[in-house]
Amino acid sequence: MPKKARGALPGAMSLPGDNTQLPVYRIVVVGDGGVGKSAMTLQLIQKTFVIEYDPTIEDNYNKHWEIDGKICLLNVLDTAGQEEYSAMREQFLRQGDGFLIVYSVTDTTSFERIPNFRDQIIAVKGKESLPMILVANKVDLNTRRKITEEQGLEMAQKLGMTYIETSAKDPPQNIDEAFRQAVRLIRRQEEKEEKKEKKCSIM
Ligand SMILES: Nc1nc2c(ncn2[C@@H]2O[C@H](COP(=O)(O)OP(=O)(O)O)[C@@H](O)[C@H]2O)c(=O)[nH]1
Ligand SMILES: [Mg+2]
Repeated sequence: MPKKARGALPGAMSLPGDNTQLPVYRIVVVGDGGVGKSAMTLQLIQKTFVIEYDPTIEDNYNKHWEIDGKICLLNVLDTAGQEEYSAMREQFLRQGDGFLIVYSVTDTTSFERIPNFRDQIIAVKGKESLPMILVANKVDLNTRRKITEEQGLEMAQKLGMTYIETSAKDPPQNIDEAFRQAVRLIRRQEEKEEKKEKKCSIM
């Protein structure tokens, strides 16, 4: 069960001595076991590559981050044990604003399971158009690579997702960028929904 991240409040957060309300974006990292979800999350938050991390640990982390000149509070949930159904899992998927769906380019099964994760998220959120990024991780392992960039791009296109190749190993490649792109998609979605709301209230 994910612990409650310190300082995470629903919707917005106040900084001590500062009454600015920061937008909070919740990003949920999903994918098969061993694809590097924890390594990516810890590389983003702690700037270190964790070689061995308990695969059963599910936890969330907060990070203040300036993206495109606007500060936000990012809340990242690193999931574990995705296989079994639970009401808890459904709840955190529902609370996610954006999703990184991760596979390892060295692991064909993890690639084949991508549509399952996407379908699960769509079912829980009850809509198709969601900020979701397809992440091809472990691209540093060139000689062990089984899934090509073309295959990744094809999957992304088929599922209507943004595609990015990453490595959580030092030196990291595109790790910050993957999360940044998720935030940009969330902001774009919010803008679209605000416009829709305005239109509705005029009518
Ligand atoms: N070479 C390489 N190894 C990685 C990368 N990301 C994760 N790993 C390793 O893959 C294993 C599983 O990673 P982990 O983050 O625990 O996977 P999770 O189960 O999805 O959270 C660990 O030994 C990591 O060190 C990567 O980008 N490159
Ligand atoms: Mg993990």
